[in-house]
Amino acid sequence: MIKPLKIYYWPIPFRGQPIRALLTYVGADWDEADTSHVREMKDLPVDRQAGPFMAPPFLIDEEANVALSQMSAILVYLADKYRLMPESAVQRAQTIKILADANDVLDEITLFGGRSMWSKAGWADFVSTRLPRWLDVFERTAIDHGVTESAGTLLATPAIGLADIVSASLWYTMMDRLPAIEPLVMARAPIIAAHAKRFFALPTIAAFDSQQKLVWQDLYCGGQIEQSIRTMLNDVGIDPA
Ligand SMILES: N[C@@H](CCC(=O)N[C@@H](CS)C(=O)NCC(=O)O)C(=O)O
Repeated sequence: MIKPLKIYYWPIPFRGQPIRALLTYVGADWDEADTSHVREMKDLPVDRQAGPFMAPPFLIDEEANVALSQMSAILVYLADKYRLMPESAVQRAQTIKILADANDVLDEITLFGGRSMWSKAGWADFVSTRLPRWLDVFERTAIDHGVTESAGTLLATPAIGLADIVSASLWYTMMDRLPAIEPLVMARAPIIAAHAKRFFALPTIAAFDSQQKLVWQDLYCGGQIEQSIRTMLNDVGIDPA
């Protein structure tokens, strides 16, 4: 049976992960387009695409007549649809800020989708300056909202919201698929690491993640840039201090 929601994304976690985690969390069913269809849709002239877009992820919600690209836009749409967006203007803005931060981290670790490959000096600088500072940004957000290593939601909302799903997907996936990074996350942002692990320990999310790992193993962002990240982790490493 054709499902009303269809995700066009590559067969990797990366920008698809928060979208899949959100849909899993709310118990929604969705189809993933075959890679050949993802490529076909992406390469169509813009006036023939189901909605205008440059690069996946791309979501089609057949029932609502919605076709949307940009990870953040897709997540906000789905969060509204499934009541995972906070009510207050401030918390909505903070949620979008966290989305933008997460998207920046994904861009930075992949050198903007692999436009160039990591040099040893560039990697050493990233893991000793920018990545720890990003962790500080997320950790401060958690602390400011009363999150502890054992409880709490990122914006102090009464229930898990989009901000939680995005932060957890970002940091859990990075720690799990690139385990050499985990000690840095745990040392620099212990509350964020625990928060991410808590979300991914929820039974449906854990089942989704282990099912995905059965198929894709440790795949993170794919392509030559993943190879470059792994080479750097191997050759340069990371200092959790
Ligand atoms: N800002 C976009 C970035 C989209 C993007 O860079 N997608 C990558 C995969 S994560 C891609 O397929 N890039 C191919 C391209 O840009 O042609 C988003 O957040 O969705």
